[in-house]
Amino acid sequence: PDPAAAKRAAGLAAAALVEDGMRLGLGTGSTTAFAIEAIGRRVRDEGLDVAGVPTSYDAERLARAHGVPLLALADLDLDTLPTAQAGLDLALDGADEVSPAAALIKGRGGAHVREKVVAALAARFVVLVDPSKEVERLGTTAPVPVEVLPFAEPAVLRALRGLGAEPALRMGERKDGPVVTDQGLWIVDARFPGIDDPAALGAAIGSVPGVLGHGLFVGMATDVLVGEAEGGVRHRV
Ligand code: DER
Repeated sequence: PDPAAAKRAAGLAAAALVEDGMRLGLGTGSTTAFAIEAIGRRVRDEGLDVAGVPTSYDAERLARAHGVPLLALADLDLDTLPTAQAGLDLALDGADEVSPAAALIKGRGGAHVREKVVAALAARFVVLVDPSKEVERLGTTAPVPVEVLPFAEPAVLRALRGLGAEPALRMGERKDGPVVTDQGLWIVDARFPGIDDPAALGAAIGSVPGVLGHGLFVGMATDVLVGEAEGGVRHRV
């Protein structure tokens, strides 16, 4: 079976959730790419009136390529918006792992810092995955990506070891030296032997000096769309 079929099914189902007038969060990665493409088709074919905040240069370029209008946070009038109203209506994004409680590991694509800003602004945060991302416990298959200030990298490695991780600086494959994020920083991938309390671990990682953000998203996802290879979708709320 086509390995992308499940991702495509999740992406198409996500695009169907988009309603006229919505302000969107546009996630990063190959699964959300299918949603962005489908939203672009709806803009073109139905005149869908939407715009989205991209979570990376990659998401921005993809949205432009498919005709999805873009927004910046400055366009959301967050300073005058009533506190009860969310800045974004719907954020769509992928994940590396999803736990039974819908806690996530994100950041394989290196975009988790902006992704968390955008997801936190959204009334609804829908996560798009294929079945390979569903785990019983976070940390089973994926490391926790941590975006770090290059100056602080040695100290952050030490702190992450102190938290029980085996951390490794993410090195480029088509670039010599470390991967550089959209923010100009580095990424440390922290592999943990299995994470029982992702909220507590996330708080501990986030408080390490020199850390800009990490890929543990706890209590943020409102829905999970699990695409199936046969084309169907399981909707976990
Ligand atoms: O980097 C990210 O946070 C992406 O959302 C990633 O977690 C999922 O990417 P994929 O849909 O290509 O697997």
